[in-house]
Amino acid sequence: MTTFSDKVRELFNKHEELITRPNIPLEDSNGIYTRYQYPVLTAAHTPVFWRYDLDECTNPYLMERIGMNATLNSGAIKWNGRYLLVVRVEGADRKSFFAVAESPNGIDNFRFWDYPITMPEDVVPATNVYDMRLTAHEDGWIYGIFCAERHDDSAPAGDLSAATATAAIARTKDFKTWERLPDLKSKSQQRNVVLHPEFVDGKYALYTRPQDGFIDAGSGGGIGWALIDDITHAEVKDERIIDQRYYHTIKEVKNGEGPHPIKTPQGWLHLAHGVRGCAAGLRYVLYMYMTALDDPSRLIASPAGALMVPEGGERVGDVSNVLFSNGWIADEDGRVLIYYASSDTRMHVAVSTVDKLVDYCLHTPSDGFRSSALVETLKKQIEKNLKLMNS
Ligand code: BGC
Ligand code: BMA
Repeated sequence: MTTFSDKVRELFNKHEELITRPNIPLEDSNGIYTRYQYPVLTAAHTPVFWRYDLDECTNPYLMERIGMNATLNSGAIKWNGRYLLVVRVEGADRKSFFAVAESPNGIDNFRFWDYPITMPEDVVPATNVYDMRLTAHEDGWIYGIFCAERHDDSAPAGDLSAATATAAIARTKDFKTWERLPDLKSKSQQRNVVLHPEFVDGKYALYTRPQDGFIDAGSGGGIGWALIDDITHAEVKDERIIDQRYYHTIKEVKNGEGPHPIKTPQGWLHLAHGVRGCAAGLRYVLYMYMTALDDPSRLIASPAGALMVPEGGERVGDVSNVLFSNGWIADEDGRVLIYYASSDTRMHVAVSTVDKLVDYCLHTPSDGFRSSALVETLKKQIEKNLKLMNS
């Protein structure tokens, strides 16, 4: 007869098997990056002892007591030689929280720390928190900027989905104890706010994403840039759009900075998400751009279209047709590990290099904004190639 402790042992064995499964690189599809066969994190990767009460007296059927629904939009950092994700874990009750998962190689064997992060509240407690961007700033702190969502009490009675989005700011030295600073003050709502790793003109610099409402970016024209006098009372005073949205592009409806940009000799490499609307709803894809080394707010390269779009099983999940990234790691060996979530459900990794991503940004034709412009760009490449092929 299978005893309670047999069943518990089985749960732990299965979990261990899952989280230690080696990940396998997939064939290069486009020369830019390599996807991996398995997600690096799913809800099933969360510890057994989070989900189950392991006491036979209080849980005789060995049921999941606290369901975990998804592991998604994670911040990423290399810290003391380990690859750390600050994961957005979503419970069965739709509340997200942050938890650290650590891997020795960044590709597989991600294991959650025993406890999730206890994040202190700001003056007005948030209903939901999500999508943390990590920045090891030159001031010595590691910052986590994330979205704090609260019900919009000014909405008509009965409108239970009206909400406000604010950029919350916290900092740490060990990922265990977090100091919460006051939320970012800004004229508009803000999501996708990211701290630049260096001081600019002696100030903290933020990538912002002004928006008219909770969902609509509206008149907020794209990814913004703001210098902040005091990070402990952060306020957006002047905000300038540095990566604009355009009609009939992959970022027509919305865009937002991903993780903070990577510094390269040719400029700052940026990863972002772009959103367009279609009959199936919103489609989220990842794209890149570059800004000048001496001025991170000056656009120098804008390759057309998406770097990555949802493929195969990535297309389906709680919010289908979504790729989202708020974490990547530029490793010492020149590799870039891109952590992305698919369809608000699971986390994946794709691997490229700084050199490849710079080449991608500088040599991918930019958007000509019209069909005929694409045909002309294409014709030039065909003509050049045909000459080469026939010589
Ligand atoms: C969800 C986010 C989403 C946002 C806007 C929030 O309630 O938690 O995942 O990005 O709404 O749709
Ligand atoms: C948002 C983001 C993410 C999410 C996406 C798709 O606006 O901030 O939290 O992945 O929508 O639901």
